[in-house]
Amino acid sequence: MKSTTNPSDIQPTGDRPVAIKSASPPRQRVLCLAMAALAGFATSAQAAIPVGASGSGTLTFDSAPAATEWSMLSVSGGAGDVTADAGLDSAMISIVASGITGSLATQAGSGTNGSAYWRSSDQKLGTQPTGNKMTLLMATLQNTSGGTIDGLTVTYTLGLPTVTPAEEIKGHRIYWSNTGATGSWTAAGDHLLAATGSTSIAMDLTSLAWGDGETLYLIWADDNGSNPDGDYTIDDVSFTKTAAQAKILTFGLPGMPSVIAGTSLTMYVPTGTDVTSLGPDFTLSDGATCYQTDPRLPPLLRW
Ligand SMILES: [Ca+2]
Ligand SMILES: [Ca+2]
Repeated sequence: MKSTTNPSDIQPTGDRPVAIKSASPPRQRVLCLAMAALAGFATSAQAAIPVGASGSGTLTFDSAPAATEWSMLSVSGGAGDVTADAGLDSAMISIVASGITGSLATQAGSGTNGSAYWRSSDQKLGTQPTGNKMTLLMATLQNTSGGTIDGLTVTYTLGLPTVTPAEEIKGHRIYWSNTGATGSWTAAGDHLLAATGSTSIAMDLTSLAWGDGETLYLIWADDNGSNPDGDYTIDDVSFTKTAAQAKILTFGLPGMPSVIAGTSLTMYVPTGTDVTSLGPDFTLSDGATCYQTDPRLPPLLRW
């Protein structure tokens, strides 16, 4: 066994044999190493894109993003392996977020690349797959809002700077997952651009049950379809808690609740009831306000 000796551990001993202490690291040093490891863990856990009560703000990619926020994976395969949504959905089943760790490549602008890349000339993110089955661009988000987020509105600008694509899926198919585990990815639709230019995208992710402090993963998947593949860009990305939908949760008279189905509300009262003197009880969802005082309505519907 090889042992190492710190010079300070060698004692001047005259005629006596030199005393050498254990080669094990001093306990204090072990403690420091443990603290450093913990500090590193805390740093990486907080390095996802924070989504607070007012959202993430607009991400403009003025510089290449950290891989803890935006990362990529080039999925092995070849052009034409995947040319339809069903193929992408199938390929996504075996994907795990912890395997999508690659830093984005950097290149000036458009050009095929197995990696998703940051475009230094116009400060956008780009995908234009080659030499693989598909390129995955992943955003790692952390809920820092202080409460559960059930709906997330995602907005961004999708661009197609130079190439008129001939491939089948002309853009990205988006997936999300709370866990990043295999088989956990929910497709959130395709966002496409068939002609050069740009378009604004807005989509709502629903039923997330995204707890405070927890992670959420979003993937922009670009298949390596039939040539040429589009030089797609995304920019000015924002993630915002979706405004609560205003709803009447309950409505009725004492002992006589109404039936609420969609936008329809039905209530029965005994024949001959003088409705002019009755006042309804109701409960509203977050985001709903009661202000109905239109005098043209019957008294029952005014309050
Ligand atoms: Ca930009
Ligand atoms: Ca493609």
